[in-house]
Amino acid sequence: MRCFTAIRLPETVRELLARQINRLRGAGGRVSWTRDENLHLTLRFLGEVTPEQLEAYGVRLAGMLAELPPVTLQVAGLGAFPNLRKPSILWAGASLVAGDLGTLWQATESCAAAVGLPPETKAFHPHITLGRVREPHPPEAFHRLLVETAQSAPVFGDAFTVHSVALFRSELRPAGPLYTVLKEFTLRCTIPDSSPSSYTAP
Ligand code: 3AM
Repeated sequence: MRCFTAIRLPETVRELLARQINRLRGAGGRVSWTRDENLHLTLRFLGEVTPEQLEAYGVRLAGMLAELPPVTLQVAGLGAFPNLRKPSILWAGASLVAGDLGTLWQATESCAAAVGLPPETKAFHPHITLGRVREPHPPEAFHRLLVETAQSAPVFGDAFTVHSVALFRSELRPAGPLYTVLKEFTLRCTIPDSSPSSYTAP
């Protein structure tokens, strides 16, 4: 089964990203745009895993994530890998407002290694893939719109706190990938301090 671990986005953020995608569609080119419901922030692509690996990965990750505090993110800015002149992946950025996203990534990485998956060789650049460029045509118009939109550095919704991480199944279909949430791992529960500020013991 082909799987990956990712952070789900609030619906409001996905709606704003979908609007941005519609704007970018105007640039032409042959791009596989991410469907609204598929927008997410990948922490770790696992690739093909056996049911045993998946089970062991899930058990380990649940334990590790339960110890890690939530993170607060804001989706902001646009960019492209490898760069805007030669875009292959178009993305929206994720900036950290509070917490530590790197620790979440490390947890997914160490659990993947523990179940025998090959290590991730690429550095972790938190992003939300908006589209995959198949053919940037017409290159000039496409490039101009990308640069203009990236420079306006829009913010996609308010900052939001991530309380869980999801394990997805990815099925590649001719109409585009189908993602299904298999499990959701809750991060450490932070109970707001609701004790009265001036409490006198009887
Ligand atoms: O959300 P993004 O685009 O960062 O690119 C794929 C997507 O990440 C990535 O896993 C996520 C869910 O499909 N992915 C797919 N195939 C991959 C591969 N062979 C891959 N990442 C690394 N190696």
